[in-house]
Amino acid sequence: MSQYHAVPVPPMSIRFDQAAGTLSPEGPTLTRRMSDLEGLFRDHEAWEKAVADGDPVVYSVISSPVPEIDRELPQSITTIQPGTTGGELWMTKGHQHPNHQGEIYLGISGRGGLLMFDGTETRWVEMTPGTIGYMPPGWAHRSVNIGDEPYSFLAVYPGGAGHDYGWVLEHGMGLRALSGADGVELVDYVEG
Ligand code: PAN
Ligand code: ZN
Repeated sequence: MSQYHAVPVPPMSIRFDQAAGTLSPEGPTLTRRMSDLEGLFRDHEAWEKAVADGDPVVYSVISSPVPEIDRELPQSITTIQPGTTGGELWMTKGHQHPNHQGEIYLGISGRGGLLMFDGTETRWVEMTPGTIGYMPPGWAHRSVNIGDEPYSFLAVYPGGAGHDYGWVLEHGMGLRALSGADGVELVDYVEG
């Protein structure tokens, strides 16, 4: 018997209903509106206007019941709505894992981009259904919807990794993803 058998969830299967956007059994759900993304878009005035004009939901994160604690392997499904603010494609806040550990994403539906930054170098991985994106330890990551439909992906990450959002506000993400003639145009990072 595993030495960890007593903590805190049993072996299980978790069902994702894409049409309903639910996991069952389910854990916490997070909704990120435009007002939650302060300081992240390049065009601060466009961001303020979007907040004033209805403060839309930019993305949501539904979690499985596996908790964010050491040795556990939590999962979540993020759905980013399509849209732009000041020409910048809608995106997640982005974060660094303070207890550096790797993470994987699996594209489920729609088209996205996975932007990674280690403080010096940047990487951009296009995500379509079936793509596995790998983030090595020490690479901050942000997801971007580059299509016309909602972009959904599964994330699987070590429960003890932690989430540092201040890191991105301090260091940026190396590049920004703007809406361009051929879809996405990556430009140098300029402070928001
Ligand atoms: C993901 C992200 C999720 C939302 O589950 O947390 O996509 O992005 P932000 O956390 O940057 O708002 C993940 O990378 N977990 O580690
Ligand atoms: Zn992460």
